[in-house]
Amino acid sequence: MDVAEFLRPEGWLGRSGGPRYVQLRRRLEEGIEGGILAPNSSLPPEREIAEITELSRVTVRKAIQELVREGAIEQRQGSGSFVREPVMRVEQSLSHLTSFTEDMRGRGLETTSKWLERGIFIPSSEEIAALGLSAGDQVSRIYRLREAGGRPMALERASLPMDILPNPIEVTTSLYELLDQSGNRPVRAVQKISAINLEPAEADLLGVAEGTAGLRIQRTSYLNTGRVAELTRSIYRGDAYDFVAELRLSN
Ligand code: 16G
Repeated sequence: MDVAEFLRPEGWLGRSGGPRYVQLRRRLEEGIEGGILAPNSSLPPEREIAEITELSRVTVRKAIQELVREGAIEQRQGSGSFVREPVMRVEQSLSHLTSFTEDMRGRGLETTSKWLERGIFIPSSEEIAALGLSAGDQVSRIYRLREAGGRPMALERASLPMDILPNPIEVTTSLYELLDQSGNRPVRAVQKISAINLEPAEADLLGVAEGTAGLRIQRTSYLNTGRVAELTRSIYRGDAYDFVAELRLSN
């Protein structure tokens, strides 16, 4: 069935189905789910949809705008509306201290990193305070764009005391695996998650539009001695992550 045939109003558009733009939005969603409107294919122009469905252009525009807001459709300047590639969402448990590599491996996804910074630096006041550094100490920093299954997922900036990570260049795939080898793998962490709108540079690296919703996560991780091992500031794609916490009634 082609798109024009699929949008013909007989059979789905009716008086009792609620507002007409909602009925059209649902029909378009069905088309996307059923593959008649395939990822990256273009939607017929507004005028054409209006003709086929016998709806007004205002109604058609309203339905499309809702799909744009939901993230199912993308409007490209000058070339019309396109069906967006569905984004795989990843659930991360908030009760287990896992690494990015482990999280993704658990889902059968290979991870890769694009290195944005890796080396030894003079610490910022935030790093001095969070890591308990003394005057004159240096800090190991790694800043990576983390990808899973070839897709950008998060920007991660980790800072560690130099005796915990003496040579940041040695981190090639998993930071936690390397720390494990030297007996410095964190055993506990505190995480703070907040909502943000991505800045142009961050959005660009994560492959989404500027201003898209994201999650800023700050993780402070501790060794079993109670000492802080890592301060990580991450930016995760909001459309790719669900953080899941299990809650129990306290007794
Ligand atoms: C996770 C941690 C991050 C840690 C990284 C190690 C969050 C928000 N952050 O992404 O703090 O540095 O794992 O991953 O979960 P790796 O061992 O794969 O390098």
